[in-house]
Amino acid sequence: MKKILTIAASDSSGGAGIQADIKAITVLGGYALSAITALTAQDSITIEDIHPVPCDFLSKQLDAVLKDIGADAVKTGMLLEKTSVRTIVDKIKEYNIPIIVIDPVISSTTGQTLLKDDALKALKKELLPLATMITPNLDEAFALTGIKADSINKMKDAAEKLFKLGAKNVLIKGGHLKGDPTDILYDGKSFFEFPGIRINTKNTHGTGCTLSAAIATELAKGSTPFNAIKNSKEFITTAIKYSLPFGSGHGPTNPFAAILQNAEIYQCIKELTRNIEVLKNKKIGRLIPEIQSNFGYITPAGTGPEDVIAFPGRIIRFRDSITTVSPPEPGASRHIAKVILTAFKHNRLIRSTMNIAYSKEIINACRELGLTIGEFSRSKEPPKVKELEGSTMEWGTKKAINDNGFVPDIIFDQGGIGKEPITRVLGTDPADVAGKIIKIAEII
Ligand code: PXL
Repeated sequence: MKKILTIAASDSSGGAGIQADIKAITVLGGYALSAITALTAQDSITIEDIHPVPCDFLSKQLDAVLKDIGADAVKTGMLLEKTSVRTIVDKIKEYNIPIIVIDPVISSTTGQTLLKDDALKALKKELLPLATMITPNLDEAFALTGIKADSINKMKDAAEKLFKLGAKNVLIKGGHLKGDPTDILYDGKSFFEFPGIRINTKNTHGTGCTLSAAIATELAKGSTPFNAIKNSKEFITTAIKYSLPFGSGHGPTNPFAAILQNAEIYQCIKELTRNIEVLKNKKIGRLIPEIQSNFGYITPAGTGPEDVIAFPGRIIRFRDSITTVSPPEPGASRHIAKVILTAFKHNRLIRSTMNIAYSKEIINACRELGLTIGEFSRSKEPPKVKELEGSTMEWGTKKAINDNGFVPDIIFDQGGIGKEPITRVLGTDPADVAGKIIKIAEII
């Protein structure tokens, strides 16, 4: 296991600083060591006070950790004092640490100084030339280079300048750009762009700390700078997507989300696999429509089609039964995902759907079983919705839910020109949906 040493400050609110770093390093499979530069008393709104750790004690922490255990990589965060910067520079040289990631934390989102002016000068002159990678945001890039990097081109200029100052790789983070955020990597030869998506949340406390700790861990594990950034960006994006609304200000990101998400995806795959096997052993071939079927299941915290697990290549009729061409995967069906996402938005307990054929007999069987039934008519679809590619399912599902006032077990439509009529069976999980389908098949 690779050992990653974070040299940063404590954040009592747990979202940034040492606390964020230890979580990110651990979740990504590293062993976290720490040397603390300062204590902060802070909540989700503000930093109440900062208590610096005397530099000779910082020095003792570094010696203790590096002499006995050693580190494969170091990540620096909030350093505050010039004396701290100097001590860190000396220790990095003394112990010959091979990978150094510098997150040049200068001030908090709320404007408090986390790196004094003379410390910034020392960081630029003495620490920066040791960096395997430096990860400034636009404000930090400005403080270090004087370049107001408000466009991709100017970010590239700032990156070149930081490379010339001695950092081997420069990652300028575009989170504060207008529009979609793009990060730029410069390695002295080429520029690489990392386009990102903007997630609409105020709970982003600790984003920079988490990202740089993740990059240090990925580099220690042997990734190239490009791959370390790529993996770490995916990691932080998931952490922001599942960030936590703790406190009344900016809540923390959730570095455990990546692990949780994978566990939840695995659980969904298992449930779908188990229940498709149950259905394969029943003679339900006649319930499969011409367009074939799919069977989907959304993760408990899912928000988009990529969080809906379904069968690539669909479920096909095979003689009087069914077969699949591939095991279930996340994001494998746009169509069934739309139905599930719309139902799930309305009722967090409804997470699974399979579409089957439509006939009067099938709907009568559903009635006989006491299932609740909703319907929509494609001919009533507003022209604006029709024009929008792939929006019919969302509209139709919403219509059937709104007309009922709840999410029904069954939503059918009688088709339209060139559109086959379809019945959708909804339920809490794949076992619930498969159970309903088996009961329908027993009647017709
Ligand atoms: O995100 C920068 C940062 C780093 N370290 C600590 C912090 C903050 C921001 O608040 O508190 C300890």
